Amino acid sequence: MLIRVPRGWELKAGEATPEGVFAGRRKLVAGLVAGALLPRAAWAQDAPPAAARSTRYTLDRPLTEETLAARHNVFDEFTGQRDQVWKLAAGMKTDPWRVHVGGAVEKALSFDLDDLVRLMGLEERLYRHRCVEAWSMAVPWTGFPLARFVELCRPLSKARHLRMLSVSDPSLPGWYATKRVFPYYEALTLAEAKNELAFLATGIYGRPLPPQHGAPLRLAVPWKYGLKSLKSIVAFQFTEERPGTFWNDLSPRNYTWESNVLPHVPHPWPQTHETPLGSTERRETLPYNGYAEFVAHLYA
Ligand SMILES: Nc1nc2c(c(=O)[nH]1)N[C@H]1C(S)=C(S)[C@@H](COP(=O)(O)O)O[C@H]1N2
Ligand SMILES: [Mo]
Repeated sequence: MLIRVPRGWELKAGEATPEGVFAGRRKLVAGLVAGALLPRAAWAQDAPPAAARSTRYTLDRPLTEETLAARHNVFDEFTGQRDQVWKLAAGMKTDPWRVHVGGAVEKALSFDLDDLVRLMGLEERLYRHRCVEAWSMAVPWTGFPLARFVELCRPLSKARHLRMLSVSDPSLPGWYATKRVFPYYEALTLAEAKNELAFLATGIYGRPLPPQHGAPLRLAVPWKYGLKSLKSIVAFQFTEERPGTFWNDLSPRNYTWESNVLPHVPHPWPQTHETPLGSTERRETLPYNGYAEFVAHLYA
């Protein structure tokens, strides 16, 4: 299927999504097909989910300009050059996309992402994002709470962690370019995964995620360094034992398992300040990236 989605930089940048903008994929066509085959009630149910903006999550700064966010990316499976990811990732095939669930669950499951989005519904949230490289951005994600997805997965009572896997495709140009062994993997405790802030994003700036941002499904855990928010997720595995995570396994000295944004905890390079993309500002980084009220209790 080929529906051309305009790239962010082809459109006027700056403004975030007006409320209610439709942000699904293939919904129009899926709806047409369903409408042809199903009775009217089913057709109505298949209407694209609207993504209203949540007012609960507020920013202390302007949104990053869309084009800037879309041209400075970390997605090492493509390249380590931040400003080249968008070009190399442009042709990534993300539709159809299946998401697999296994491990300590009542029953292993797999979903077509479009079906999953219909089940979950969509909302928009304005979140900050802080990379351990000390740049930051503030963006509107479209998606659904990870907690809602966890509930759908029916983890067993013994489950304590959620492990997640990124796309596995050795043909991606950066796959064998370094010593790193892909696929990229991450994990949260189940309590973190159920925290209201943990979010699975399918869109940004009111449109489906472009590949460089981790299409078609990526995590957003804004109280943690950006490296926890893995991209292009294909699998979720519930575990009892704490699973490894990509950067903590590679370099435990530089990256803790939790990787919470804690600016005053000594770190091999300073984390007390950040520079928002598109500015030259040296801005103070806040504990838990400004989300302490939501998450500090998890670590008390
Ligand atoms: N699969 C995968 N996910 C990833 C990464 C990566 O290299 N591969 N980089 C992480 C890092 S370090 C950051 S800061 C964010 C960047 O997200 P963005 O490019 O959408 O801003 O993605 C995270 N998710
Ligand atoms: Mo990062």
